[in-house]
Amino acid sequence: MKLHYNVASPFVRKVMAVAIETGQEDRLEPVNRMMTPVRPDADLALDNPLGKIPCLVTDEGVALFDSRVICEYLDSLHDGPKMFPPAGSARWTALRRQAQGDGIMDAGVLTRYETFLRPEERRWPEWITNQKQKFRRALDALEGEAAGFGDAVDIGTITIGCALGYLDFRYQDEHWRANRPRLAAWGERFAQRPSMARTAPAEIW
Ligand SMILES: N[C@@H](CCC(=O)N[C@@H](CS)C(=O)NCC(=O)O)C(=O)O
Repeated sequence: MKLHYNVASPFVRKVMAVAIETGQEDRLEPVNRMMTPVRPDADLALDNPLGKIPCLVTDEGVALFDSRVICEYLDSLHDGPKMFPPAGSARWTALRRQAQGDGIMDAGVLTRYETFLRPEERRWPEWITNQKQKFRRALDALEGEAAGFGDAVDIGTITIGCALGYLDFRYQDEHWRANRPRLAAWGERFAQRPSMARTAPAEIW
C-alpha cells in the first residue's frame, strides 16, 4: 500500500506507529512528499484532493485519508490486539484521547505554518497565542488524566505520544513538562516503545 508521507508530520507518525504496533509496517510503501500549504504537491493531490499527508492508497487502489481513517483501516486488517477498542467506554475513551492528541497536533502544525511559512510582516500574534493556548489547555487536561493511562496501547495513547513528540520537535521552548509531571513520566515511558522510538520526527528542509 502506498503511503504519502514525510518524516516531520505527526499525523503520518500516528499511521506509522499503528502499522508497527500491528505488525504491518512491511505492507507500506512510503512516498516522500515535501509539500506545504503554500507549496502543494500535484501528485499527492491526485490521491487526496485536500493535498494533505498522510494519505494511503490501498492494494485495491482506494485512497484513504485522514490519519484517523487510515489508522482504523489498518486496524481492520490484522488479527492481533486492536488499536481501536471495538465498543463500550474503552472505545469512547480511546477516541476522545485521539481527538485530544489530534487537536494538539493541529494547533501545533497550524502555529508552525504561521511562524515558519508566513512572511514575518503578515503574522498575527493573537492567532498564534490562541492556538498555543489550545495545546496548553489540552496538555493541562491530559496531566489530570495521565495517571489513568496505565499501560494502554491504543489509538488514544499513540496519538497523545505523537502529540508530545511533536511539541518536543517544534516547541522545545514551551517546556511542556514543567508542572505536568505525570504526563511527562508517562510520555518518557511511552516514547521507549519501538513504534515511537523508530518514528521520531526529523527535519525535512
Ligand atoms: N486531520 C489530518 C491532518 C493532516 C495534516 O494537517 N497534515 C499536514 C502535515 S502535518 C499537511 O499535509 N499539511 C499540508 C496542507 O495543509 O496543505 C489528519 O489527521 O491526517
